[in-house]
Amino acid sequence: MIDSEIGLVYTENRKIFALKNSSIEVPLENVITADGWNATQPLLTANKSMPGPTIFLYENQTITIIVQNNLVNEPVTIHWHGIDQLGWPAMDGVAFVTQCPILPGQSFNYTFQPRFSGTYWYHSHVGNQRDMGLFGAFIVRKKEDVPLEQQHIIQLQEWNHLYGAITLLKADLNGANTSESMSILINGKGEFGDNMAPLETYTVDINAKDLFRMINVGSASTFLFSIPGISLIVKETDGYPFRETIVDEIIIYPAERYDFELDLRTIQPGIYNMTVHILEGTKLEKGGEVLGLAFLNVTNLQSTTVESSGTRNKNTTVLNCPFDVYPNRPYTKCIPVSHLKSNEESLSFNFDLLSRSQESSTYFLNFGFPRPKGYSSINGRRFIWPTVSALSQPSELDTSCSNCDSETSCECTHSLTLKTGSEIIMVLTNVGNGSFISHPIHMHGHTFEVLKMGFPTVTENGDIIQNNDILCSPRLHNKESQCNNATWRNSSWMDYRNIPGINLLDPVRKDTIVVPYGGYSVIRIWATNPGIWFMHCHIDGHMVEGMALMLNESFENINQYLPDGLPTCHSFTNDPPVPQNAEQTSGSIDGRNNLCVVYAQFLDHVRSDFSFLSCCSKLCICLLFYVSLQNL
Ligand SMILES: [Cu+2]
Repeated sequence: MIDSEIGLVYTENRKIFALKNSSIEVPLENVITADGWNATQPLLTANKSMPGPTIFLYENQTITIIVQNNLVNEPVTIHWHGIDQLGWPAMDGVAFVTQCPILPGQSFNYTFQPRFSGTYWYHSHVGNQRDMGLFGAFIVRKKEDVPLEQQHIIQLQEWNHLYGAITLLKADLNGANTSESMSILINGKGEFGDNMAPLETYTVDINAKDLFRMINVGSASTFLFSIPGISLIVKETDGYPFRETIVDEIIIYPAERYDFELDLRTIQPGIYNMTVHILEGTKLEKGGEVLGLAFLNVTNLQSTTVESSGTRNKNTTVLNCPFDVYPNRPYTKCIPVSHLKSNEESLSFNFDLLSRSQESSTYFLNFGFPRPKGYSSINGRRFIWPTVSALSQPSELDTSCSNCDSETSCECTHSLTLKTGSEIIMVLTNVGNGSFISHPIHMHGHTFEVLKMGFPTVTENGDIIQNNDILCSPRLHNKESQCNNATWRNSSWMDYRNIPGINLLDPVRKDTIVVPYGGYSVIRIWATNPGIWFMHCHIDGHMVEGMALMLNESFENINQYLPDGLPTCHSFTNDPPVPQNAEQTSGSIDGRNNLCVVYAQFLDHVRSDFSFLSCCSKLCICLLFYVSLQNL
């Protein structure tokens, strides 16, 4: 760890001190401590901090954020996660999907108007830059909101000592395993072993109703969050309110958000632990020794008497299980998100830019690593990124996936064309021979209704048996099939109103949902937001490998929503144009037969040799955000 002015620092007793003079305590704001590991590491950050600065604005405000790329060699884009960008399709920030990457020295003006209050976040959408530190919270407030001093942000991430801007690239190159979580950070702070590194402390008054906004900003891990002894009154997920639900623990997948208050009615003032565990495998077992820790200081400024309720119920209620029975955890009650009910406020929201039609389509999308190739893919299609900006250069795209079929994997720029105004039902499945782990699936450009989740069966021994509602293949058993062309086993369910247990009355809304191992999630949107919207697993490694596709939505209506002068970008192939009406025959009409073409592939290791060696005067590599608010 290093302070730009004081130099190297070390951690002791939750504080940091200058290495050259141990009597100098260094302010925490000046140093990114991560888990206090005794090494100095360049990170990729916004405004020199990890997490980056929290951006606050009010709903329906127009915000302009200038992202200035001050890196020397790396392109960036910034995605505003959870903002549906209704009518702002060019502001979604996905490299080669909604824009050209912002090259070193360039800037990009992101201007858009978030309509709904809630907890959102921003992060790089180039490769795995997010894991190198490039993310932060994005909070859209209501006009009559909880005062800011009573709002607290909890950003959870796993940490590996290779998660630096240089080390992670080298690890990628060498195929090193970076999936091991060495520690867990809360707002960028954690500890490694027992090194007593600084941790986050939240202070609340026992008589106030403080709001906690929790975000999983991590790379891949599923976290179990709790404050032992204190129940959580959960009110919102992914920016959308639902009927309050009181739980003891929350499972949070990458990119999800949960907003909650604390149930302090029976609590004594004092210091409580906030604990975060990593959940591993299909049964979500607590992993290893690694523990995320922060402190909750409950004060009682009014000194009123707190009544104790006496003994606590020994049952534990857990929100967001990917099954309805928790394997090997007796006395545990699971509440999957499909059991949450929207409240009246979120049912009144309008999500349409275009009018709805009577048409309806159903898509089955299977997420996994189908054998024999084992690609991260959707319906066996490993996503290949376009080399042009899909939104501004649609005619230059090749989205053909013709080499794929129901049992054959392929690599292509997978896209789904959604008919303007139509109702879209998606059955997101996680079955077949490539199903190994639950996937948190994120859709850009929309929030979706969660109509139903189908779970695997958990036996008394704690074994998990895959759900049988999905038919992967007319010939093969589900476990033998790639499941690229699934359907309902009961064909009458193709009319979704016939699906048992489907909630069309008050479904909860989300933008990121777990597709349970051995199960499925049924979601619904209307194709009323013209754009090209990315949809992908939010486990960074899976996305980078190709578990992604593009939703090509109402494209005939796109032009009026694109700003003038949106940049274009493409490869230069130096292929001369073929003259019209001039049939090419054998011979060398253009002399090309005499050309020797040498293909050189520039691989990641070339990049890692040259990148990241200079930027700001500080050690971190920085982007500059200039944030301005208009139209309050
Ligand atoms: Cu995944």
